[in-house]
Amino acid sequence: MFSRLFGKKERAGPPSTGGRRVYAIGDIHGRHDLLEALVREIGRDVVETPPLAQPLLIFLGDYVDRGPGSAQAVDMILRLQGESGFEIRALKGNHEEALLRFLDEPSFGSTWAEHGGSATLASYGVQPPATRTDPTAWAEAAAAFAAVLPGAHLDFYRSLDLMAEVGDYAFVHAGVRPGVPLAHQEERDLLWIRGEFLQATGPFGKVIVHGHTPMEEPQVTPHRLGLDTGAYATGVLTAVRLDDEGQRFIQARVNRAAA
Ligand SMILES: [Mn+2]
Repeated sequence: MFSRLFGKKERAGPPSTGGRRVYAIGDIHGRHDLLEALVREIGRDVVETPPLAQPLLIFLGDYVDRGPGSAQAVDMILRLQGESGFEIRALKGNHEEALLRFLDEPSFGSTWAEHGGSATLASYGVQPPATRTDPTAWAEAAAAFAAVLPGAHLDFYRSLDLMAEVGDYAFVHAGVRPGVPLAHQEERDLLWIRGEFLQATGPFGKVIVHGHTPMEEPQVTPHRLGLDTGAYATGVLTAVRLDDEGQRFIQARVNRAAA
């Protein structure tokens, strides 16, 4: 009779966060306006349903590029690290990788600009080169960028994590390579992978919470949650609230026309 009670443990109900309340936020891409609205929504949620312990706020990367407020979005995250009641974890996206590469290798600027890097420079008050392929102009832009980039921002970009694990969940920017244990995943896959991960059904070792590939709606399968709703283009920034009760999406949105 006891074997029925204490027999093989099946996971009943939703995946566990080990008792923590977790909020994870998808790709911001310079939309500090949406980040501000979303953090307000999350703050409201915490007040309405207070967690037992300090909640965890996890950012999935791609803070910069495309939208107009890259520097402002990073300022906001740094402020949250100092002042809020949240424990903050910030992950690295492929766009932060590009920003760091540009600082080391100014000629990479022409490639970075094709992926929205000029908007990041402008958000720091640096005029992007008029011609994308002029190496001298990019060297000057990189020097100007290095001169104005606050030390706290450089430290932030350099100290971003590749993965965060909480209970049954693992948080990454892009995804994981199927068939490879989480502990052996490579940075390139964590920051860049798309098709091989998105087409795989899983399991992946843990439930993967990720951004990187924009979709109209948040993606939910038993083995992954995709939070990138293309905030830059759509005006919709998505977070998910996770705890041992379940999963709930929280979104901030503005009219497309106002974006
Ligand atoms: Mn990305």
